This record gives sequence, C-alpha cells and structure tokens, in this order.
Amino acid sequence: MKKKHISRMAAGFLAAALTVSSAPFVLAADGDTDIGKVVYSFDFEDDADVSYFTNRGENDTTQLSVSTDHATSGSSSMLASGRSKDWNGPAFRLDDKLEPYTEYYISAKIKGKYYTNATFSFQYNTSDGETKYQNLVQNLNQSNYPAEDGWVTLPLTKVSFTDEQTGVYVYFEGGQDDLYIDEFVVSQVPVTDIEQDIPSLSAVFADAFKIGNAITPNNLSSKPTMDLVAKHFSGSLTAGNEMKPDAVLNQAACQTYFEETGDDTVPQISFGAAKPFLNYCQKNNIPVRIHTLVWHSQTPDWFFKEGYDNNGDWVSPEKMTQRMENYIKAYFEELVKLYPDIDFYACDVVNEAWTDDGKPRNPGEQGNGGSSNSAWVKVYGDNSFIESAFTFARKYAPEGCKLYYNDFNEYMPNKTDKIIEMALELNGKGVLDGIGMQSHLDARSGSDAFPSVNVYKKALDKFCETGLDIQITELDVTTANNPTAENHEQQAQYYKEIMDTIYSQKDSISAVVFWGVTDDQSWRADRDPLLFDAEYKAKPAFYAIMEGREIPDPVETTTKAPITTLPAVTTTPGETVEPTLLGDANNDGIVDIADATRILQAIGNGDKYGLTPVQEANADCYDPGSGITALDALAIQKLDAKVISSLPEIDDAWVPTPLNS
Ligand code: 9MR
Repeated sequence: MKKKHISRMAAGFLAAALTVSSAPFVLAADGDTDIGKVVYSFDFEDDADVSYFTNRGENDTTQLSVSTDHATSGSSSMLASGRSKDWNGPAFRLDDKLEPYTEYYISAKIKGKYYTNATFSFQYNTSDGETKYQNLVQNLNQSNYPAEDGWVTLPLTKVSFTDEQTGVYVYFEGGQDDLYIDEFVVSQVPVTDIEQDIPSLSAVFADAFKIGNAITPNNLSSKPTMDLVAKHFSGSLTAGNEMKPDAVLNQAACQTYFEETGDDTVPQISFGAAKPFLNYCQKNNIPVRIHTLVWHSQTPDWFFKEGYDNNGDWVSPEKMTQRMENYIKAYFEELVKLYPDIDFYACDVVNEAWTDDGKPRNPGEQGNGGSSNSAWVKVYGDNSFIESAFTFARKYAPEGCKLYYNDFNEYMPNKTDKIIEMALELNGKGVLDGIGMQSHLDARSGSDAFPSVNVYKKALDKFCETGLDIQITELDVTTANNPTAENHEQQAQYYKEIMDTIYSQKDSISAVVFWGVTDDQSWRADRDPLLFDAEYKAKPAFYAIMEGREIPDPVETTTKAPITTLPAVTTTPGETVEPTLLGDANNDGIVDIADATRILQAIGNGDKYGLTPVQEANADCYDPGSGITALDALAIQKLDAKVISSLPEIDDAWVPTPLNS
C-alpha cells in the first residue's frame, strides 16, 4: 500500500489534516475536530471524486458529473442531472469502503436547481435480501438548515451498519430537478469509554426484576452504547422496531405465494431486519421480549386487503383470522428455528388496542403518518380479534414465553379498568399471562407532571392486585425541551419516586425495560428522557434511582490487550528501541482507547510526536518501522472495538479502496 501525505482542507472543519492514503480521498486524523477522524472528503474538483458516487440502480436515470455551474469550495461541485423520479439521485455506498460496527458522521452541502428541498436517506439489504429504507434528514431546505446562496448544509448525520447488512448506501432524493453536491465528508465518530466505575443497574435490581432496554440497529454499531447495554441492561432486550409487523411481513413474498398456490391466507414473513439484533442477543445470551404481533400501528394496510394489494378490498373476518393464525404460527416457528438458543421469555401479543376511554379504536386505514385508526377493528368491527390473537399465540409460542397485553396511558382510569377486565378474562381462558405498562411518562413542570406519581401508583397497584405478571415495558420520562440542570434534577426526583413505586411492587413485577439507552437516540430525543446522556454519562436520574439501594461491588472490566513481541524498530535516527507493549503509546501497561487518543494528540502536535522513544516504539503498531501515522490509532481503535484480536494485523481492507480499483 502506498502511503502519501496530502494536505487538504476537509469541508472547513479540519485545521490540518494529516493524510496517509492516496488521492482522491483523504484518510485523516485530527483528535481536535468536531467531526472525528475524516476518512473521505470530496470537493468534486475532478472526475475522480464523482467516481465514488453512483445513481440508485437500473431504473434511475440520474447522471453524475463535475460541474462548474456552482461550487461552495474550489470551482466545481457534483451535478446530479436527468432525474426522472423523486427517488432518483446520487448515492454513496458505505459497506464497500467503511467498517461495520463503526459510527460515521456524514456532512455535505446541497443545492437545488431552482430551490433546495431534498431528503437524505439510507438503504440496505437484509440478509434475507429485502431492501429497507430510512429517511435520515427530511426537508433539507433553507428554512430548516443553515444555508448560503441556495446551498443548504446537511447537519452532521450519524450512520453505521452491521456486517449483516449489505448494499448499504446513503443518498440524496426529492423532486426531479438537478441537484448539486459539494463538500461531502465522511468522518469516524470518536469512540468513547463508558463509566465503568458506576454500579450496574441490572446488578442493583437483581433481587427485584430484570432490567432491560430496547435497542435499534444503529445502537448495535455503537460500541459505547452496547457497552452500556452489556453493563446495565442485559436482563432483557426488545427490538425497537425490527420485530413489528411492518418489519416482518413481506408483501412481495406474500403475493408470490398467493400467485403460486392460490392461497392468500398464509402470510410470508422474514426476520431479516431483526437478525443483527437477534444475533447479538443469541451471542450474549440475553433474554428477548418480542414486540409485537398484533398492533394497529406499524402494520401495513395491504395485510388486511384482498390479494395483499394496497388497493384491494378489505378481507372478511374469517379470512383475516386465517391470516392471523398462519402469521403468528410462522412468526414463532421461524424464530425458534432460527434462534433455538434464545430465551424468548415474553411477548407483547397485542399492543395498544384500547383507547384512553377504554373503547376499541376507530376502524380504518393507517394511511400516511401516525394515524390512530385500526385496520383490525375495520375488518372485525370490534376488538374480538384480541382473543383470537392470544389463542393463536398460546398455541404456537415456545414454552416459557409469557404472553402480555401491552399499552400506554395505562393509568387513564377507564383504560386501566378495561385492560384489567380483558386481561382477567383471557387469563381465565389460559391464554394471557400478564400486562405490560409501557410507561412513557413526563416529569415536565413538577406538579404538572403527567401522570403524577400517585396516579401512576394507583394504576400499578390495581394491575398488581390482579395477580397477573406485570412488566414495565417501555419506561422513559421526558423533561422540558432544551432542559436546564434544574429540569434534570426534577426529572431525577420523579424517576426516583416512580422507581420506588415500581420497586414496592417487585413481587408482582418481573421486568423493567427502558425505551432507549442514551438521550440523543431516543424517540423523544428533544426532551432527554433516559438515564444516560449523549456522551454516555449517567445522568442525575441514574443516581436518583440508585439512592437507598444496596450497591454490589463494581466489576472490574478493563481487559488487557495481548502482548506481541516485535523486532526492534528505529524511531529516532541512530537509536533502536524495543517496544515494551505494542500499541501502548502512553506506556501505562495496557492497550486501550487512551493510546489511540495519545497518538492522535502526538500527530496533531507534530513535535516529533511528543513521545518518548519507548512510547514511539509502542505507538508504531500498525506497520512497525513505517513511522507513526493515523493508522496506528485506527489499529488500536479496532482492537478496542474487537474488530481485530491482536496487533499488528495489517490488512489493506482497513484503508478504504477506490470503487473502481
Ligand atoms: O421507538 C419506536 C420508534 O422508533 C418508532 O418510530 C415508533 C413508530 O410507531 O415506535 C416506537 O416504539 C413505540 C412502541 O413500539 C410502542 N409504544 C410506543 C413506542 C414509542 O412510540
């Protein structure tokens, strides 16, 4: 591999980018930038930069070229012309250039021909061959984002993928006019260590109930997030979205099966989207809460239509019951077949079927965006589908999998009573084991908190009195927007009172599951609802719920990297020094992320790296004898992230290679 130093400004973020790869991209290291280590930076001054981008496949008419019409830096940008569909556009593939299980920031500038209003999206293929799409940033226009001369700045956007996702792209779409892209930069999000010296939530509450969490595919690629999961939440995991009906039901496969067999009562399913999550749970032996089989939301309308066609007629209740049975049967059979070793200990069979008044939902389609209508009610005319769902779940669920009805606002009095009435009836019939209280709470203005702790307690006590198993399934507590330290203290106090209330019923409660790990990744990120902040630090709420509890001894988790003895390296002219521990750039006896930081600081300072000869010898760990570069820091990061198991492990695949090489 040829190494070469190139000085190049990366989108104005880098003061001095040390680069160690060949043009046209920049592999850079700079511990002081906001955007971490830059791995690609394109200013589209020549065709080579454009060659890293493609359109979105054979039906996409987009043509990409260097254009001098407009530019934010230099004299040109990339022009995406000839777009004949809104989804056409320039795409940048990630999985052939970047590392799985690594978080990257992407930033760019975008301009429309007449005005700018684009969407920045993400797509990938699951291991089952389905393509999934996600809009990362919508309404990229000058009202919403910083802009100059029609150039809108894409905010730093985190992307990541697992090794089970292929064909992973980010792309710009929206409208059919020409789009211009400039200053497209990919940088690696710095890896942070979590606080290891605080007690583990799971351990502290071990005498009472499992402590769990809900995670997303993005979380799986974030080492610190998964370190928090392993330390605090390994009692139970829920897939945030990937085991819901819309993720599991496969329309194309349903239609093909129907065409081939003439039978449209056997829905076809796939756990492709959930596999990275399930593989993690299997590997780490973590019990899984299945969420969820039957729900009005995140369930496609075509599932309820003739021919599985979006525009088909609604099917009859009889046909829907057949579909429901076959779907639930396939769901459990496939899960157990794929993951015989996972403890699927709980399942939300039906989710959110009662309104706050304790009535069935309004019948109707989901339509676009957050409708509260229920297609189940549309087909059945009432909530009678609930009993069928539990009956089928009991018939096909693996032994030991407890079956729950799950809902939010469970403390609204009519809803509390309706859920209890239904749950006792279904439990009497032997098909339901428990009730899930989602518990999306709000600690906002103190006494105006909703619900008050007393109201929550009243409902929880009532649920516990049924003698059924109770789980807290989606706990999070919002505070104010742009919260102050005072808001966080108030949130902590509320969290404590709620946890004390829950703990007082520990004999009836088998699990407390939080809905997210860090505030920034929450579905309610604007109001900081979780126990850990965006820097992975425990918040006042974390300490508050620990107050008064017996704290077990902290577990020492620092691991030592394997020692590799190498031939002598020449680090200072005329002086040959043996490394004492390869990778141990700060010479403290262990190889960890602090060594990567030390190397980046040394490179940034530039004064012969500010390292002692032994530190230099230790730091030169990627390609010993070649000098200290950003690749040495990268190697240590990879070791720390367990991407490699020892040093040195030189592999050209570490360094992004040009697409067409
Ligand atoms: O956390 C989920 C979020 O990513 C989805 O956009 C949302 C869409 O319905 O669903 C969220 O999870 C919900 C859960 O499945 C049921 N209870 C309410 C949760 C928060 O909306």
